[in-house]
Amino acid sequence: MPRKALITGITGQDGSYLAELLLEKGYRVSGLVRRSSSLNLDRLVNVVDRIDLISGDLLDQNSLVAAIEQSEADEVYNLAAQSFVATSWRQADLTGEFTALGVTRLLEACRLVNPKTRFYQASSSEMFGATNPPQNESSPFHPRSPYAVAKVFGHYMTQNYRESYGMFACSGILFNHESPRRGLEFVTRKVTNAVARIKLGMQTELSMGNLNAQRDWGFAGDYVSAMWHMLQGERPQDYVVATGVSHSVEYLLKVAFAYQNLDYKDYVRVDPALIRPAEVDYLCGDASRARQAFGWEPRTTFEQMIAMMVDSDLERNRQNPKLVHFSAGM
Ligand code: NDP
Ligand code: GDR
Repeated sequence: MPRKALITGITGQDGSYLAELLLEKGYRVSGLVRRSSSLNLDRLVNVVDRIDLISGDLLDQNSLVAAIEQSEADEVYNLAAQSFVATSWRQADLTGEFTALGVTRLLEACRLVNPKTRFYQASSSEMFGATNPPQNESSPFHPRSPYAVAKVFGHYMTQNYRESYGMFACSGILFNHESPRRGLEFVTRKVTNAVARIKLGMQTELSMGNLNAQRDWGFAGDYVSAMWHMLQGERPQDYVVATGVSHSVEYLLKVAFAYQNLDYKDYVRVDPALIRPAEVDYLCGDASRARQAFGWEPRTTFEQMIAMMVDSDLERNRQNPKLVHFSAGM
């Protein structure tokens, strides 16, 4: 009998890579999708005919119970969230509903339907916020946005279900990870898409926020295997997943523009409206526990990843010159 997995957030960046990985491993994969007037399955083109899509929403408890029943999941990966930090200041209430209370609803659904379900929670390095690097599983949390506060809630709720009910529930504290499938509003993709459009003559400048922030950026395709490993362990634990190497947003600009023989200083302007109300200045993760427990290592360098993303954006913009671009800001 194949093992069965349910992925919430399957239409997102990580969901699509995780679905591919689990199918390769012989799983029967189900994915939760929320109702929309126009369902976007673009990231799932490689797998859509091999997965079961189940309608449901993190805001709706009954739909989550039904999804766990229908999928008969042995493993549940909770990747769904309002995941854009900037939006969380403008939609603080809704971010709490999805990103914090959504975790409780899904844990509760697992407990009611089958408490033996193994549960993965997508926790975030944003929880560390203002805590100095390097950050590991013992570092204190100091969240700096409504998104990060919501993730801290989800993180502790996952621990609480482990301690209260003995459930096999783990949090992966993942640092930023990117790919050609990254949403266009996140800084790496905003930059690689702009480089492609500037190169193709479709755009002349790029407005940016804080160029000094430093992030530990890895490749999403490398990170999903760590999620799977966490649920195969003998006992549930939380793990940091990170490369251990950080760069500034300014360095990201330098690398991405230079890849197309451009100088970012000729195109970039800083727009004060894109500076966040509270910033996370410096994240750099220590993934020793994941390395020791299941040998996890990043395989893609920052520069390789940025090149991959620029190439993909060049191709996409060439093929679809009329793509509409909307930015949620910050
Ligand atoms: P994305 O923003 O690409 O994907 C988010 C997913 O959540 C989408 O599939 C979206 O569906 C779904 N979703 C949002 N709200 C709901 C809802 N109410 N009910 C059901 N589904 C919903 O995120 P990523 O793939 O980048 O990240 C995956 C998870 O990991 C998120 O929880 C994120 O916060 C967390 N994380 C991400 C990191 C990163 O660097 N990428 C780092 C650390 C944590 P739809 O397509 O309908 O919008
Ligand atoms: P982050 O990612 O907030 O770290 O959250 P994002 O790419 O949005 O920002 C990274 C840093 O870049 C600075 N920045 C800008 N950011 C955006 N989006 N747009 C800009 O124009 C811009 N200019 C500068 C930001 O201020 C910030 O310091 C991501 C998300 O995937 C979360 O869901 C996840 O939990 C964390 O990573 C780990």
